[in-house]
Amino acid sequence: MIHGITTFVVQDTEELWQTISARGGRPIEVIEGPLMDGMNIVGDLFGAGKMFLPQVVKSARVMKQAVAHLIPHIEAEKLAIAAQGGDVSARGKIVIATVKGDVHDIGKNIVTVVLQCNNFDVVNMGVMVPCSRSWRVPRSRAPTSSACRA
Ligand code: B12
Repeated sequence: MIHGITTFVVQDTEELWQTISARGGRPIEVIEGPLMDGMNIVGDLFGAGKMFLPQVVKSARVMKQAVAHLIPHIEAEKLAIAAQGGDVSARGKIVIATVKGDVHDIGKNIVTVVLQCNNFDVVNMGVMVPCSRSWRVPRSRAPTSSACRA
């Protein structure tokens, strides 16, 4: 995945998932393992001035495409838990946002998917959300918790 080319993002992600699945692993492990490893390398190279913004933007697109491919697998996992009689009742509502001045949303969107798969009702308010808005809107939608990426 780290040395892959963008044409094969979906195939490479699926291959990783098949490998992890074969040893009884979960789809989220593809994100937390190889995808995060790749992003950390991008972050380190960028931090060291060896990679530039256009390449980081491209890496972000790869991450989003890979995560999008994994979402049906994550949702299927939740359905399988329900089918086995697991508890899938709502655990509460969480409002989540990336604060004003920040556009990083990949991690927040992953957190959203993971919370949804763990039976939380999530209101994802997007990026660049000013404090005034992030607290005003949630109250009207009666959340049990709120979380921000800063
Ligand atoms: C991709 C990326 C971008 C993309 C973002 C695309 C997008 N749509 O998100 C683009 C190119 C737009 C970008 C822009 C910039 N970036 Co940037 N970026 C990254 C990079 C390489 C990866 C981030 C990422 O998505 N990681 C993968 C996700 C899955 O990991 P994560 O974000 O850590 O999320 C996990 C946890 O943190 C947690 N989590 C995340 N959010 C939330 C929210 C809640 C509520 C909870 C509970 C948990 C949680 O759960 C996630 C899953 O485990 C990081 C380097 C790095 N290693 O992180 C730099 C990095 C974050 N960027 C950085 C910088 C400096 C910038 C710019 C200022 C660069 C510039 N000069 O313009 C701009 C900022 C623009 C702005 N106004 O926000 C710095 C930040 C330094 C700092 N500490 O402040 C970093 C660390 C790079 C570096 N080493 O310098 N960036």
